[in-house]
Amino acid sequence: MTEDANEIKLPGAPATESPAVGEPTTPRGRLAPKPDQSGPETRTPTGAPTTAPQDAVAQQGHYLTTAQGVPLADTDHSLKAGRRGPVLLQDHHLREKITHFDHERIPERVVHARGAAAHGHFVANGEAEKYTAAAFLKAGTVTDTFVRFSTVLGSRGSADTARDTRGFATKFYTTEGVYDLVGNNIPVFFIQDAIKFPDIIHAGKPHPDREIPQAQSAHDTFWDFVSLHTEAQHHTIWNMSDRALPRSYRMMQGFGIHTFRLVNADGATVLVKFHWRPRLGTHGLVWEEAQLIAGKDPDYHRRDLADAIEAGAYPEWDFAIQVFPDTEDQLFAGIDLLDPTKLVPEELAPLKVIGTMTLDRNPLNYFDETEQVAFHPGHLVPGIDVTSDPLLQGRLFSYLDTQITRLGGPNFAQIPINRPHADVNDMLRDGLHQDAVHSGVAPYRPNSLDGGCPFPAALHGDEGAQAFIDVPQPVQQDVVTRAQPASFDDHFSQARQFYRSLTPIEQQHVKQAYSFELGKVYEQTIKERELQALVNIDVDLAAFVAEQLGLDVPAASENVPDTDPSGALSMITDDEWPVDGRQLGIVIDDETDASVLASVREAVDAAGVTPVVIAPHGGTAAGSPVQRTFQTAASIELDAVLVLASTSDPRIVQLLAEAFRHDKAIAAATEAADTLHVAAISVSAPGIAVEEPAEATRALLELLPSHRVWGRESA
Ligand code: HDD
Repeated sequence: MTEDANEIKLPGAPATESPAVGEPTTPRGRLAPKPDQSGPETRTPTGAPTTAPQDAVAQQGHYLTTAQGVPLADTDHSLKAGRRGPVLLQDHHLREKITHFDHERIPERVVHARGAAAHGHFVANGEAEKYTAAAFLKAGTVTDTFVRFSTVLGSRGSADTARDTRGFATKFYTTEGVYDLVGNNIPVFFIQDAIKFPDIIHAGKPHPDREIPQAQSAHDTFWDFVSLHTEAQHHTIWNMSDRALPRSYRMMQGFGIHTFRLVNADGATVLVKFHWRPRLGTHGLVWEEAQLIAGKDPDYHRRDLADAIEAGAYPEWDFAIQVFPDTEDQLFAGIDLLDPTKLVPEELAPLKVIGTMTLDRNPLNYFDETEQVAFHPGHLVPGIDVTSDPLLQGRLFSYLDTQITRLGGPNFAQIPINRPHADVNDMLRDGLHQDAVHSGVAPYRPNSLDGGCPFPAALHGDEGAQAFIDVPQPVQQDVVTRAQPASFDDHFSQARQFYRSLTPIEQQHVKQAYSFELGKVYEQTIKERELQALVNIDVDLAAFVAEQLGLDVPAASENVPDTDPSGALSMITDDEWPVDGRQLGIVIDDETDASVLASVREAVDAAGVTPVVIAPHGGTAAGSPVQRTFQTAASIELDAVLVLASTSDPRIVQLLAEAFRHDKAIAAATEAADTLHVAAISVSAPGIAVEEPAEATRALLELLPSHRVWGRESA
């Protein structure tokens, strides 16, 4: 082709002489639409047909088109005035493509920006029926759910394993509309009043001058805020425990935190706190491991959740409530139920399981679903109402407001992931990104033009839809004030109770966490002020941290009441847990007996654990596909390690040393025992087995259900 030719390309003709790029030649069919991709268009007041076809979603037909549906022959070259000439302004396809790209990003969430999500379903067992009119809590009812887990402080691209609280937000697509439970994995919050939320977040986010550190609490502004707010001490001590380093989203508890009010069909009310209890148990990482993961696999939790679901190891949580009488003072056992910095120990108010949730489907598209999902504590259904917890009351404003910026307007409920699985017949109209084509002429009530539609639902009717019940709760007669009740003033007793409910190993981790975090603070006064708070929680804790910081232990400044420890607050127990989705590394080389490796893999597979074969090179070794090489393997991916090869390769030595420090079970075949020796691992240490391969494998599979070899830390 000559350079000066005025080339006209016909559809189907090769666009250029460039070599083909090896694209698939058979166009694949459209992806099956998801059940929730039926548009609200059909839900117009009169049910009249609309102009938008139901399947006008995306990816129709076989050919590349513009956004207007015009077929294109070339999307790889700009339209130029000759091969070496400038690009022409008339290239509408170039402009459309780049303009769309320029606007692909939307503002990330101001908090909880980093997250991962999954679809699932919830099955109610009926235990809540007597307390609430909510249809989705009636026995046997199955409700679709979508859950987004998140960290709080980091940006969208930050590492999953930062020391931080985790979000646990659940959308229930009930037949009575969407119900959102927007909770965390820690049962209390930093502050008692929503008006302080911008302050705590400004303090926790990176410093405004250099925008560092990312996704960390170990810095001056965070500890400045915490040390100046004694009410934050309870949440903070949870953050200093391994609760802030979950092993997996699948192994995290969830809490609604606030007290909510349930109302049944007779109008009777109770107060409740909501809990999610993972069937896999609640487990943490250890701090050094979490830090290594942040560099080696920042997507650790996201990957773990998606991999487990893809492998069919569907995580499950029991949904439970603590029930309290709806008394005038809203106190239970002296604990103010409206104070979100307090929990009610399970020993005082046992958990009643009201159903189970299973997550069994990964999102198809991260942006469409995980990024655009919009949660709001004000998305309530008949039978569940809020209380006057001042933190919750502020949230009821914030979440709706933030979606308008984040999702670009007031119509975010029409985005497929946010659409209710119930009829929608609101009188909201127009606005940016309006997707529905509403029919009728009278979006107001009452009207005599659209047949009077839509009609109000009954408050306590047996017929028709059950309307949302605003519980006619008496309002306190008092003067307008900016003040808290005196019952909000105890800031230390539950922080102390938490610390004293932990095992000595967990307490040691808390001590080390405070020492690490405060050790990274520059301002002396901040460290001293936090030590003052710590000594009010526990003198031994304060003494350890003070010594690490090279400071004196101050005298206690508060007379803190002692409360009984609560065993339910500790994560280290004698219980054993399912091992679904756990990974067992098998270190081999080309000398490893193929039949030995095959039978080890079979035994590991049969236990529901994933074998990860680690060899000096990729491809196949000892008759088995290799998942990781000595170059790509990392201890952080493994819950236990089996060594079948005798090696002094420094990368394997490091992997074993880390696994040992992180309390992971390790076993070696007798002939590979020298590998442990090179890694300075004593064969008599707890959780170390040196035996024939079959016995060594069995030993590891017996240790895995305990999560870690805690005996190594107490030895
Ligand atoms: Fe919040 C997001 C949980 C207090 C304001 N919050 C957000 C998410 C979770 C929580 C899990 C992420 C939801 C998702 O995955 O999209 N927040 C909590 C809990 C709190 C809490 C358990 C206390 C008990 N939050 C809180 C207060 C305010 C906010 C007091 C404001 C006054 N939270 C927001 C927000 C976010 C949010 C700015 C950011 C993105 C979003 O809402 O959709 O509105």
